[in-house]
Amino acid sequence: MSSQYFGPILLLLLVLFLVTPTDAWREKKDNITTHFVVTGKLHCDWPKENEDQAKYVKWVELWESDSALGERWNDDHLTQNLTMYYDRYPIEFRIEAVDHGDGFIGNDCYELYLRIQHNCAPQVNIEIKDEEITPCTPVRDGTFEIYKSIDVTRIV
Ligand SMILES: [Ca+2]
Ligand SMILES: [Ca+2]
Repeated sequence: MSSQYFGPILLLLLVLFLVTPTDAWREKKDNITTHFVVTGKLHCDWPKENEDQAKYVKWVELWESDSALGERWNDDHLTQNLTMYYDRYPIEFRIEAVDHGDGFIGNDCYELYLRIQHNCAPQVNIEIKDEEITPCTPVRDGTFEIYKSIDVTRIV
């Protein structure tokens, strides 16, 4: 082989190497559709002094962990719809979400957790609480209904 082809061939091999895992990952993502319906109650022990504190939870998000414990850089914020029930006490929520497999470096488990923005604290502070809800929900087609009751009270 003449040396003038060496560069382009090396480049082609590099491109193949980079593209193949991504395609494999995409195919895996497309093969599975898992629905999650997560409902729950969000308790708060602090008395409410104003309207802001009466709605002590602003939002809830369902996430799927792909990072080491305590880190979030690679986690998936799932496609989802949130409904908050502010007319109930404690406040209730409902999330309908979907995921398509655990990703390229998966372990056949969805590690689900909730992110909750609230101000259930002595002063009106914005807090974000991460709460694991399932250590391993199997990666498969279907719908999982999960209930979780969470106390968001921040002790000073
Ligand atoms: Ca995961
Ligand atoms: Ca994932």
